[in-house]
Amino acid sequence: MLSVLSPTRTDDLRDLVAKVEAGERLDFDDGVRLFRSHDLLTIGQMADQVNRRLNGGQYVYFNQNRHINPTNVCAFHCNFCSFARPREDSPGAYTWTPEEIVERIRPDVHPRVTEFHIVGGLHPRLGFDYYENILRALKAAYPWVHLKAFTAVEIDFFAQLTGWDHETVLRRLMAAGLGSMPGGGAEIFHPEVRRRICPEKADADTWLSIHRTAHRLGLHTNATMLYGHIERYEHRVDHLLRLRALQDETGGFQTFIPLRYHPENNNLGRQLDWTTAHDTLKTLAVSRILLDNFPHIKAYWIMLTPPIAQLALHFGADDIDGTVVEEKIYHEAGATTEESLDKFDLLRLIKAVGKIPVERDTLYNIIEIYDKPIEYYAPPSRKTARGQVKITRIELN
Ligand code: V47
Repeated sequence: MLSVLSPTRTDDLRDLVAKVEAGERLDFDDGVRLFRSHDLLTIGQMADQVNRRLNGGQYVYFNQNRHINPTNVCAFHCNFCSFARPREDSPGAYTWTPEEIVERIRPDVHPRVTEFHIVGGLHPRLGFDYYENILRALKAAYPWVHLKAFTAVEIDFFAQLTGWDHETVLRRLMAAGLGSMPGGGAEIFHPEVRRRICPEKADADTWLSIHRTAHRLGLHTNATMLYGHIERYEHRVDHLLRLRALQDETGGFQTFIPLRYHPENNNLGRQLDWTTAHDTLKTLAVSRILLDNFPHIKAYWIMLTPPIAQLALHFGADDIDGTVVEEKIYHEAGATTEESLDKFDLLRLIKAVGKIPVERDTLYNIIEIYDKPIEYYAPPSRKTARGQVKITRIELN
C-alpha cells in the first residue's frame, strides 16, 4: 500500500550505497545505474560521504584569480563553441598582444591574486613565440602569480605548429613560466560523440597522453567533461573512468570540473535546450563518487550560477573556482551570471551553506581559513532597484 510516510522509490541503490560506505570502487555499470536513477538525494549523500572521506567535508576552496583569453580567432570549428571566430576580420574577432594583456589586467591584479587562467583560440597565423611571450610578459610584470595556461588541445596545436613533440612544447612553456595546466578540451572522450562535436580536436588518447606527459614533467593539471548535449550516460561514465585510470597511473590531476553545456549562439545548440539543475547536481555527485582518486571536484560558479554552486557543495563539490573577473567562453554561450565575484561574495556564498571557506593558491596551498565571523561593508558599486547607491554592513558568521 502506498503511503506518504513510506514513499516508493523508482529504483533501489542500496547495494551501491553499501559499496561506497565500504570504500569500494564503483564500476562502469554502477556508474550508468547512478546516472539513470532519479534518486538524487541518495546519490548526493553518497557523494557527500566521499567528499567527507577525502576532504573532511566542511572546507570549500576558492582562489583570487583572473581569466585571460588572449585571442578568440580559432582554426577549429567545434560545434558547441560560441567564443571562436574563424578569421581575424570576422565580427567580434580580437587578438591582444602580450603587452596589451599586461596592461588590460593591471587594474585587477593585487597581491592576493595568485592565479592567471589562460586559454584561447588556436590562431591560424600566429607563431609559437606569441604564446611563449604571453607567459614571459606576465611573469615579468606579476612574478608572484601562478600561470595555469593552455589546454591539452592547445599544446597539441603548438606541437603541430612547431613540429616538436608534446614534451618539448611543454618544456619550452615551463621555461617561459607555465606553472600548471587547466582541464579544458576534454569535452567527451568517446569517439561517437567527439567526432560530432569537435572533429578537429586532439582525440581522447592524445588529450590523455599530453596530461600524462605533463604529470611526468612535474606539472599538476585539471580535467573537465562537457555534459548536457548529445552524449549518453554511457559516454559520461566512459569519460570519467578513463580519467580515473590515468589518475591511478600518475596522481597528477588536482580537480575535476564538470562543464554544463551552454546552448546559445552555437551550432549544436540550435536543437538543444539547457540541461536541468537536477542533471547538473547528479553529474557533480556521480563524478565525486566515481573519481575516488581525484582530490577535488569544482562547482564552477560562473557556469552553474551561484545558487546551484551552493547546492553543489552538498553534492560532493569542495571548490567553487575564484574571482574570475573577465569571462568570455560562457557569456558568449548564454551565461547570465556576473563575470566577476569579489572575495566577500565568495565567502558569503560558501558560509551561507554552513561550510568553511578556504582561500587557496592553484596548487591548493592554503592561504587563509575563514573560520571566524567576518564583518565588512559591501562596496558602493552595489545599487538598489531604484538605482541608489547602497553601502551595506554585512556580517558573516
Ligand atoms: O574546453 C566551450 C568549454 C572549456 C562551451 O581547469 C563550453 O580550473 C559549455 O576548461 N558550453 C574551457 N562549455 C573552460 C575550462 C575551465 C573552466 C574553468 C576552470 C577550469 C580549470 C577549466 O569550456 C572548453 C569547453 O569544454 N566550453 N564552449 C559551451 N557552449
